[in-house]
Amino acid sequence: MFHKILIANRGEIAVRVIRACRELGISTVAVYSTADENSLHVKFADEAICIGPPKSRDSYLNVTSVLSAAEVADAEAVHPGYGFLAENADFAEMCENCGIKFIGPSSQAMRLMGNKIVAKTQMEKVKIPVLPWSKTAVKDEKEAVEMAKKIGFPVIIKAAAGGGGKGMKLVHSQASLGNAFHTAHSEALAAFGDGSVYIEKYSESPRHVEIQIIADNHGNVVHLGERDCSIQRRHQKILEEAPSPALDDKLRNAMGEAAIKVAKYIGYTNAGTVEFLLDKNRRFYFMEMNTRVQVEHPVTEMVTDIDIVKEQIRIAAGEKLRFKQKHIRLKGHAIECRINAEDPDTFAPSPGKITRLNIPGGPGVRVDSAIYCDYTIPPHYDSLIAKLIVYGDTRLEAISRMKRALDEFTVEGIKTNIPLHKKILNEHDFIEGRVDINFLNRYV
Ligand code: MV4
Repeated sequence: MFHKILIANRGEIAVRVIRACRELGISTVAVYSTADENSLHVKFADEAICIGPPKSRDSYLNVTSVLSAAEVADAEAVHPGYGFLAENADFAEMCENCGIKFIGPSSQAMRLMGNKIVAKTQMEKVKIPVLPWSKTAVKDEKEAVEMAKKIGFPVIIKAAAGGGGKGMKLVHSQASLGNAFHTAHSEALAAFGDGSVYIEKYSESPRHVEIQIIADNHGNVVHLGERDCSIQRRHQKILEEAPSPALDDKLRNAMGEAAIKVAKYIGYTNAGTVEFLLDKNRRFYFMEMNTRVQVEHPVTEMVTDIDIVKEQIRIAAGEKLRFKQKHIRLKGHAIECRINAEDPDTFAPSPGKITRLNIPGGPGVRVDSAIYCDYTIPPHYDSLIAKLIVYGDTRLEAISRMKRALDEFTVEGIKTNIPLHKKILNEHDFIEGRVDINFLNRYV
């Protein structure tokens, strides 16, 4: 096992990783920008190294600074958390070359899944269902028109280097295809330095259901069931739950088996998530694979009793999985509300000083956060300030427990989206489990 791990992240996920290390008896090195001197991850880690000014580019995204910190502190491994360098295959490769274990998949597996055209091509080879698509990048407007006609409108244009909704364009008819193609191409080029785009059949109002997988370096791959992440706004997830109200054991097994097949085929190791769209006819289609620990991993931890972050560390250290598929049993129901420092009506970020704080507790309540009273939320990073996770024996118990916990949660000095969560939890369709990716467009 490792003796010392550097956490290349900040906020709640840095704290989450430090907690796992502590419990495993591993010492921790935090890195921080000058805006994060008073952060909880700096206070909780055994050592902390300043890696630059507030801007992410100059600190948390600065590969050289992060690797130098790991060298100086003599860390044997780096945990990237999510965001920042977590899905940067070049960074993972540099870690490998420096003899520092990257706690995640190989740079090769990351690269495969990073290009969505390559990823979909691989999936088709092993007969994982995908929506009809162009099979390759479309290089000009003429090709785009031919493809869209063949596939049938509506179609969606996606960036090969994109993911998570970045650089997507929905197209309803041929009239708007030309413009959409050129915009998608230029946006992709500007954002990713790669303008390649492809075309796919658009699925109307599906659910977003993702399967958590975990794989060791000895050929063992296990899935930990699904998360339903349909409640999102502009590709930012807001509320997630496990299990999905839409799945039964038969569909869960089919999707889980598909996810395992994906992981085995590409030689994937460590924790990963295979994203699917699930349509009205309960057919599922591969979307993309996320090669990191996800924000919403706690809901899976609650219903499986597996500590995903500890498992990531054990796997990176070369250990075998301590469980087989038959040992995984989903029990009860978990919901996560992402608490953001933002205006609940306009969604504008609301950084600033927290002047009063009460964190909920009691049975079945977990809060993953890095805030404390009198802490000032810096304006430079994302607005997630806490994840409120509840567990219940049933979905209805989890819902009423979440409402109770949200009532206990007081944050003063800044605005939060707590009122939005209360609204969602009172919607009839949500209570009945009738959600899809357009849920929030309809109700808020
Ligand atoms: C789609 C789609 C409908 N049809 N692809 C958004 C994020 C990226 N992972 C894929 N996304 C979508 N791809 C086809 N062919 C709808 C979405 C989508 C979406 C997916 C999951 C969760 C929320 C979403 C919100 C808008 C669009």
